Amino acid sequence: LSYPERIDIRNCEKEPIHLIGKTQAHGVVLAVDPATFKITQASENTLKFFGISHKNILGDSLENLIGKSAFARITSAIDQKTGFKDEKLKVGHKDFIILPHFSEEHLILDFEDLGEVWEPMYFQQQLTNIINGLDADETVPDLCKTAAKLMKNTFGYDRVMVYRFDEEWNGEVVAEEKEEHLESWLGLHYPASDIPSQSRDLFLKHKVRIISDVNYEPVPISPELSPITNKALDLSKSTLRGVSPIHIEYLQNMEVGATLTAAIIVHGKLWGLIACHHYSAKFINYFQRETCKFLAQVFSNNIASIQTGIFNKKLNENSELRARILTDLKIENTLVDGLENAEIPFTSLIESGGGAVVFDDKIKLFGNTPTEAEVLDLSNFLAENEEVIFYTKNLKNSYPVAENYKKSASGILSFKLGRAKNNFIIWFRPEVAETVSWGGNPNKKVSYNEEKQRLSPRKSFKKWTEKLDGISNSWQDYEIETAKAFRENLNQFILKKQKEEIGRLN
Ligand code: BLA
Repeated sequence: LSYPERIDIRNCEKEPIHLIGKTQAHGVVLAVDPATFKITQASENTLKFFGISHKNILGDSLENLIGKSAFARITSAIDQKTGFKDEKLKVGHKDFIILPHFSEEHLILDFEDLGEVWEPMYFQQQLTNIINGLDADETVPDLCKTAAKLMKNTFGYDRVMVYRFDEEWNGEVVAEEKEEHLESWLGLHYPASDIPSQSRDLFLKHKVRIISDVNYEPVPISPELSPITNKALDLSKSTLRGVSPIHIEYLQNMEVGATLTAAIIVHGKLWGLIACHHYSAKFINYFQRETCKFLAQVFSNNIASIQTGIFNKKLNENSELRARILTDLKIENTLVDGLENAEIPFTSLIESGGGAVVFDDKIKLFGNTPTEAEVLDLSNFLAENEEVIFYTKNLKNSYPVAENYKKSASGILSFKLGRAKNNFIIWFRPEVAETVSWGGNPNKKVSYNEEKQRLSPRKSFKKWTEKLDGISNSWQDYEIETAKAFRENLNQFILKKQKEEIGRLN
């Protein structure tokens, strides 16, 4: 792509980071043909780790390199489809752990320094410590604090952050444990483009990753293209996959020397990351990373269980309220009159400033709302929408006229009623005056770097504050569920009335 297209921020998402063709420097990657067990590709650092140049390894058999017994265990795992176990072994004089996996038509083996192997007793104590620590908390913020503390104590990174994604994949540091001399980043926000979608997808699949030395020299894989597929090797699952040069530059701009990142996955979705920074190079071995994976898993499960608890409690409370509103809806009333005369206004079902019923060309407003004419126009806009339920915390974004009444309706939650196109229940939420602090100006997230002839991430991560305008509080999942249930209820009421009417006509 030529220059103007290249700085388009959307290109970030297209960088094929799994086909990077390079590895990190803290281990060796070999690709093997599973039909012959001959080594087809190798990272160009085998001399340093094995004492054999990569040129002398290519074409050789895996068995020669790792010995009969390790080879037999790997091949029998393939034959019996049991899944691989990690393999501890010596090559030359060094202790390694081998992490095998399949990638397309290759068997890939990651060789890493074995590092310190803990006594099983110590390992178990550590896991117990993690479970007990995380099980003690009853709210998500407390849980995040504990997780950050446990991570810091267990792995010793200089800064540990719990980073939470919002609906648009921007993120916020919601908990932090750090060395005292470091400036705090707690509460800072970062734009979605800092962690593009392909990177988030890899975390969803592989969960934990280290960058052991931000200032490393990337190690090429040789030959560049696989002799089996004629393509670059897919390194998605390799623990040694090289790092996007843009992300490296980003970390260098932050003056970070090493990272450990773990996925927080709640109900199958990436909820956030545990992001750890060290200000010099730092490697943690496979067993430590497994502990980290365990910690992130327990943390994730506990978030899910707290959230499910809140969801159920809110839904129960709301279902009682709904039942009371429905008993007030009398068949001799129109829907609009019925909702108007109900002892409990429907707007109290969902936290809001006001609401509207638009039904059969009648409009009834409740509480703090735009004018009748404005609501009528809004309902015409909503009628164009395919979705039955529509909600936003930033209405003016999709419907610019809403700028005029952001004090009452910065956000709306609405649903279509019955079969007609133009019947709605709407809840309104006012603007919340909010200032967001960003880690660096998010509008300057990239610049063209003349020297490197490509885009570069922003240089400054200094706090940059922005006043938000025309944005309401977010609609919660239990509120959307409540709206869906209320819609069912009202549709049944409408149906019953229609039947009644048909009965009378006959
Ligand atoms: C990756 N960016 C990441 C990752 C994090 C961040 C956590 C995954 C890290 C990892 O694999 O170890 C961002 N890190 C943060 C943020 C904080 C932090 C927000 O500590 C806040 C405290 N990055 C950019 C821009 C682009 C970009 C402009 O800023 C693209 C033009 C790309 N980020 C980018 C890419 C990756 C990444 C491509 C994946 C790196 C890889 O796995 O090779």
